[in-house]
Order: sequence, then structure tokens, then C-alpha cells
Amino acid sequence: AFDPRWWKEAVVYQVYPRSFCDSNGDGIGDLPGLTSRLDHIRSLGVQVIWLCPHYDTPNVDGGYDVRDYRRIDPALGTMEDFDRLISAIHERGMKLIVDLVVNHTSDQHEWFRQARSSRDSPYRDFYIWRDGRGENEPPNNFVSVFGGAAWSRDEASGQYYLHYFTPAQPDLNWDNPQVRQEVHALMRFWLERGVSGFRMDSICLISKPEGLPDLTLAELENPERIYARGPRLHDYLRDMNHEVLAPHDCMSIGEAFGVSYAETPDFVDASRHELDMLFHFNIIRVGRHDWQVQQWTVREFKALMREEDTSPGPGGWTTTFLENHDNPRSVSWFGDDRPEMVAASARALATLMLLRRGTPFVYQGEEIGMTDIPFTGVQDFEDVHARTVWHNTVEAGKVPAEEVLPQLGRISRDNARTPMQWDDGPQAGFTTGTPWFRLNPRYRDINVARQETDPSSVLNHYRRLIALRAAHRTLIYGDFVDVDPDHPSVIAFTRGLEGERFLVLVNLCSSPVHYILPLGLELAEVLIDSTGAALRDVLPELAPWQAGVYRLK
Ligand code: ISL
Ligand code: CA
Repeated sequence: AFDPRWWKEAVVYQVYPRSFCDSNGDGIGDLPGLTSRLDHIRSLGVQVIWLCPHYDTPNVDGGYDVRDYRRIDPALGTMEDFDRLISAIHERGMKLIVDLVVNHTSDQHEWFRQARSSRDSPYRDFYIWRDGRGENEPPNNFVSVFGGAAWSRDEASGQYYLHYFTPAQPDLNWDNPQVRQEVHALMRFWLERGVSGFRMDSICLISKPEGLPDLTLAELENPERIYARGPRLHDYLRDMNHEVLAPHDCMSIGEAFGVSYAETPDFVDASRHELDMLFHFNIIRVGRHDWQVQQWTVREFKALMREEDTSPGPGGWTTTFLENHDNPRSVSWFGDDRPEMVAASARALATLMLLRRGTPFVYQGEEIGMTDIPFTGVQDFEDVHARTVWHNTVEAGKVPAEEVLPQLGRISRDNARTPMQWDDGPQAGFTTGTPWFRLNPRYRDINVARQETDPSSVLNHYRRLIALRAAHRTLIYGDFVDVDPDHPSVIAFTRGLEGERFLVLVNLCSSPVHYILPLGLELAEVLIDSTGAALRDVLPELAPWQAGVYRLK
């Protein structure tokens, strides 16, 4: 038995608007630019677009610092541009969801300006203020997610305010009912303008720990685990669902930063009336702890896929993704981005990402296998997280630059934020001006135009996979079984529903592998094979990064 929903069947395409397409030559991607490229998105077969923050912002953190929730960032366009974008999306039979950034606002938001103007301001209690403990010591030892203290002292009143991210992103006080009402109202504002749901930024952090006690040394290792366990979190989510989401046929995805797999059903089980899905970061963060890069294995990756699959419980649903605007390019992290392997490994990753159980999220550029960019020094980083890490490690004299730079280069969020590579012309077709952030030099080889005409390109592989998923309910709702948990480089899982069974097979390494199917499995038909192999040639020799989906007997 399964519970069909449009948002389970959809594939979502994530747009980071500043880096997608520039329409007016100022070097910054914008809403008209996105509108002009909708046919590309539509051609993938996706039904939903997730737009990263489009709100008025001083842009300290890529728009995740909102100054006005009801205004469009003038760098991205006007409200008319937004309305035109929505209509053009609807004309093509697609829907739009937007980012909801309400754990914090910008310090330039009118509420915060009022709040900091005096202790008696009616907005004071919109944020979290405390006296320090003694001279120059913050109220407790909370650390920011980006590193450093989570408190900043406001000179005017001498009190500290809490910020889980940068000091320019003060956290809202959700315990104040007025704050919750304001958030509900702004959500309705966008729903009434035609959006079909929200990706909720840092949403699990909104309820703050009771009494704000110090973190223990162990807790300081992963402070988000404590931040995501506020006592009233589920009350606030249920309230939001009841007040805002339930009356609309919309979709909601919460960023599960800090939430464990075991806790997932509490958020997404349909009977809870909270959220539809979560984004867990265990898979995308395999092989790293904050900025530190570690070894990882395919076995470990498969174990996470299994846990992720069961995490929502029988009454819930999950997401599947290998990229977003906060992480390196998947082909550089999980794949092999050398020129001779980049396309094959991007096809392999697409196959396992799109055919797992869950709503898939494709990040702009992932569909052509865009790669990480080279960094030569700290001056190359735009990412406020990378710069904060540098400040707290190298500049603080704690870790040598030679150790930090290569790791930061690999994890920097900048890797995902270089301009979209449309063609091999000037500025990759992204802008006629000077791009706000440097282009990846590999755009001459890796671009949409070039892949358009090549049937075996990464782009066309995405299109085939998405069409296949849409054509088979089994690939959407069917169960997920990892049939070979122990193999060191091959991922083999089945999807089954009502007697039909498919096998997804992916060789996750750059060498050929001699592979025998687990006992009892026999291929009956090739639906998609990245090497174009015919049924009798698929096995036993798997080519480097060979990937496919096959009907089983
Ligand atoms: O990307 C991270 C660190 O580089 C994550 O720890 C990230 O901060 C976390 O997943 C929350 O991310 C979201 O909220 C942040 C914003 O900077 C991210 O871009 C956003 O996705 C604060 O709004
Ligand atoms: Ca522009």
C-alpha cells in the first residue's frame, strides 16, 4: 500500500538565482534570466523548481540573510519579474517553491533595527537577548555553525544577541507568538502569489534549548544536534502546518540539519501534520566533518542509503540528492572529475540519485556534470563559511594554512556557486558582462549547448532517467532493497512493487570490475545502460562508472 502524492512523483530542480542566468549584463543572475531558461529546466522532465532566496538582502550569506520578506532583491528583479516567472512556470505545467529563511533575519531587517534601538522596543523580544556573564563574556558557550561564538554584543544596550550563523543573521525568538504570526503571514503572502510550497531553511533550529545552558565538550563537537532539539519545535511545526500549509495543496521540505535518522518520523509521518520531507545531510557529507576532509568507503555510503531509505518510517517520505548550494559538486566529491572520467561518473551518480526512493532534487549544473573550481589562496573564497573557518583556524594561529587551504578548497560552498555553464562562448553564456563570481575554466568542455546534441551526454542521461522514473510507479513508490551491502565498489539495489522488480546497478569506481549478481537475480531487460550495453553484455564486466537500470526476471 502506498499513498500517492504529486510531490512524491515530482523531480525538483534547485536554482541558485544569482548564478543561473543574467538578463541585463550586470553580471548577476536574475529572475528574468531564469524565466528565459525555463525551457531548459522543463526539458529535463522536472515538475517543480526550488528557488533559493529571492528576498531583499544585504547578501552577507548568499541571500540567507533577509532584510525584507515581501520585497524582491533588486539585484534579482522586481515583483513584476517574479509574477512573470510564476506564470511562465505554470504555463509549462511546472510549480515553484521558494526558500523560507525564518530561523533568523538579516541584522538589517526592520525588526532587528527596531529591536536593537532600545531595550523597550516592541520588537526587542523578536530576537534573543541576554546579559553577558561578566566582562566581555557571552551569556553561554554556544558556537556558531560557521565557527566562533554564537553571540555578539550590541554596543547600544550592552546585551548580547544570539546568532547560530553569522553575526549579520540574528536568530528570531520563536517563543514570541507575534514572531510566529509574522512568519505565518509572510508564508501566506507567497502562497497567495502562487508558490506551491517551501524549502525551510534551518527550520529545525527554531526552538531554542530551555534556559540556554552551556554545551558540554562533547556537544560542542556537533552543536547542531542540540540546537535541533528545542522543546517546542514540533509544536511550532504543527502550528505552521495547521495555520498555513494544510489549507493549500503545497509541499514542504525541512532542512534537517542536526536531526538524526531515528527522529525523522516525528517530522514527516503523515499523521503528525508537520512537514512532508526532510533533507538529511549524512549522505552528502560523507567523508567530511565540518571543513575537515576524511576517507570514506562505498560500503559506508550504502549503509547511509539504507538508513536514509527507512528513516521516514512507513507513513513518511524522504528526499534524494547529492548536491545543493552548500556542498561541493558531486562529481568532484563522489565521482572522478578528471576529463576522461567526469561524464561517466556523473552519469553513474545521476542513476543512483534519481532511482533511489524519495523525491529527487537536482541542483543547477549537476545535470551537465559541473565540477569544483580551483582555489589558489584565501582571496579566492567568496563563501562566508570558508572565510570564517580560515579566520578561526589559520588567522587564529591554530592550524597551518597549508593544511587548511586544500581542505577548504574541497568543501567550500563556492564550488556550487560558480555561474551556470550554458555554452562555450564568452562568459559561458551566463552574462554579457562580468560575472559576479568567477567562471569555472572547464566551461569550454562542460556546458549545456555541447551536451544538447550528444545522445550519450550527462544531460541526456538525466532526461532519460527522469522520463523512466515518471513512466514506472515502481521506480517512484517501489520498495528499496540493497542487494549487495558488502561489495566494495558496486552499488546494487532493487525497486519492487506489485510483483514488478527493477535492479539499479552502479560501479562506483574508475576501474572495471568483474561482477556477479547476487544469487537469485537475473536480468530480463535493459531499460537504461550508461554504456549502451545490450542485455547479454552488461555482465560480468562492468566498465568504470558503468550504471544502469534493468528489469529483473
Ligand atoms: O553548509 C553548511 C556549512 O557550510 C551547513 O552547515 C549549513 O550551514 C546548514 O546546512 C544550514 O544551511 C542553510 O542555512 C544557512 C545558509 O548559510 C545555508 O546556505 C543554508 O542552506 C543559514 O541560513
Ligand atoms: Ca542581472
